[in-house]
Amino acid sequence: MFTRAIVRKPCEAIVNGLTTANLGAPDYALACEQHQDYVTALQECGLQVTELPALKDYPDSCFVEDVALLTQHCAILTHPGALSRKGEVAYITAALNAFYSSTQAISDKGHAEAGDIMMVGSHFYIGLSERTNLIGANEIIRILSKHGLSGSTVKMKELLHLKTGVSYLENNNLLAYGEIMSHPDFAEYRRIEVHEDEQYAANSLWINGTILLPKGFPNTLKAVQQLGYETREVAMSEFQKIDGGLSCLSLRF
Ligand code: CIR
Repeated sequence: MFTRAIVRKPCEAIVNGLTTANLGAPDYALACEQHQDYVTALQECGLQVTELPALKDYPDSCFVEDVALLTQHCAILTHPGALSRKGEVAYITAALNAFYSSTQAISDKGHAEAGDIMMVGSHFYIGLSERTNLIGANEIIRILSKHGLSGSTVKMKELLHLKTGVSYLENNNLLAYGEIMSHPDFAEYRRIEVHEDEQYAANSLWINGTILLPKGFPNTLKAVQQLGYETREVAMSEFQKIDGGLSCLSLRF
């Protein structure tokens, strides 16, 4: 169960966020509105949400998930592989000090963004991507193991971040897209396939029994509901334009 979440408000520079999506630039006002509804959805799931102020110099800074990995036992600061995002880490540190007695960091040689890290109980799958390298992943695994947690690396071919293509819905259920459907590392899970025309919905979020899904992906919504979950849709169009999914907008712990 999660009790808290940290989010950061979008900034006006969000129009310059990194993207491969080809969907145009986000509308700042609409992004703020959607972000506010996202916060409401987290609160509806019982979370106490800390809202950090916008960082005007960091277009992608609302995607707080990438700059830290939070567990029940430790907080690990990551080291983003994207140059324009490195400076975001310093700003999350102060916020974490309110909740953790200490934070740990990885070295300069290690790159990691926690959008590549999927928690399954006490195990953490770490996708190796253009943003997360083996040095960073191994350093994170070393820190996790000091706290009685485990981790393993996942080779990927196509995804921006591991969680762009897969979400753990608890109860052995994985919402999966593309290469994850046949990936040997996930053979032990029940994989619910997200089809190509709804691939953005592969990044959905389990919060205390409710699944948050991006709005507008009816087949994925139905598949999740058929598994017996409560669901809550959140409009995400402006974040989708810069490759940001539901999980990216918060740190949950
Ligand atoms: C980026 O490319 O870094 C942002 N535009 C999107 C980050 C998405 N984060 C995530 O998937 N965890």
